[in-house]
Amino acid sequence: MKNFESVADVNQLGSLIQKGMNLKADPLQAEALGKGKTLVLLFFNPSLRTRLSTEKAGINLGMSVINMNAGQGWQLEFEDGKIMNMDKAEHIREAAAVISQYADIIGIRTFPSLTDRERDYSDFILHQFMRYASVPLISLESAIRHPLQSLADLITIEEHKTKARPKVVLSWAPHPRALPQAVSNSFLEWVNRTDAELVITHPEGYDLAPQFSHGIPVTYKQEEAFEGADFIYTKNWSSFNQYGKILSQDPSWMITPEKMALTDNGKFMHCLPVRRNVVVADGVLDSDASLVIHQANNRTYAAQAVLHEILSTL
Ligand code: AN0
Ligand code: CP
Repeated sequence: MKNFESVADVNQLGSLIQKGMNLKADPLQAEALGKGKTLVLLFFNPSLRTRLSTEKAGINLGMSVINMNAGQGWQLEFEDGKIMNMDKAEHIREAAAVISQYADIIGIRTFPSLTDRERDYSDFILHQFMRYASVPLISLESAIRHPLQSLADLITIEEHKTKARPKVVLSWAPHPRALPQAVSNSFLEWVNRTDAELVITHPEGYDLAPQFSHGIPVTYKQEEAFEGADFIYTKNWSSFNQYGKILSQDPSWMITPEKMALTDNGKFMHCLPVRRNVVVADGVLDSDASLVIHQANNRTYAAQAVLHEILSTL
């Protein structure tokens, strides 16, 4: 593995999941692998889980970890050929090359604009970094994907599934702010590489990008989707077609204990952060059906599995 931005970078998904579970059982087993290596994590947007779990993953592998709130530094120019006489003080060509002098692996979090769909869906900022960095790069959530989250989610499903082919439902839920499609896009492409039965449910107008949703059944009837489900993966996203817009805040889409009762003893999943009693009712989040803290815990071992793969090639 050179860079890590999507499931397409993974050769053997089953063995990457197993590697995560194996590292979880004995987190310090590969402490020597990262000795003398530096992980630099750049955050253009806020983070609680990704920041702490990826840092912990690096430390567990013996790496030195440097975190930076990249939004607070120089404003970077990402476009080539610009006359830089406005607000941008440094070009990505220099910035990525310079960071590569200090880092053996770079991690980047960069959210979408939610205004320029074409640019967001080209994953412009992540790809400009990849182009001009000389060391491997991992996505800590880009404009359109969140691969470390998805890997942690698959580890969590593997740990909790009771059937070889579980029914996994991706359900939209309401939210007061316009959120990225990244977590949902990624979840679909990762689960699609497993044997699970995948169903999407959302209100009209919330279709995800065809490159991610292609071939997966969609229903506008949330309760119908929940019937017999083993995992309810909940996430709000803003519209892809009316790009970045909030089309509905319909509270009847919130996940409740009554809806969970339609499932086959189903588990509730969410990447967090989550707004209580908007996205999901307290009664679900505080029940034994909720896996959200397990998912957050598995973020460390997902990151450790990926860093382990990349470190093994250095
Ligand atoms: C972000 C999102 O929806 O992509 C990060 C989730 C991991 N969520 C918020 O900004 C609330
Ligand atoms: N799930 C997740 O990525 O959370 P953070 O935004 O806190 O990193």
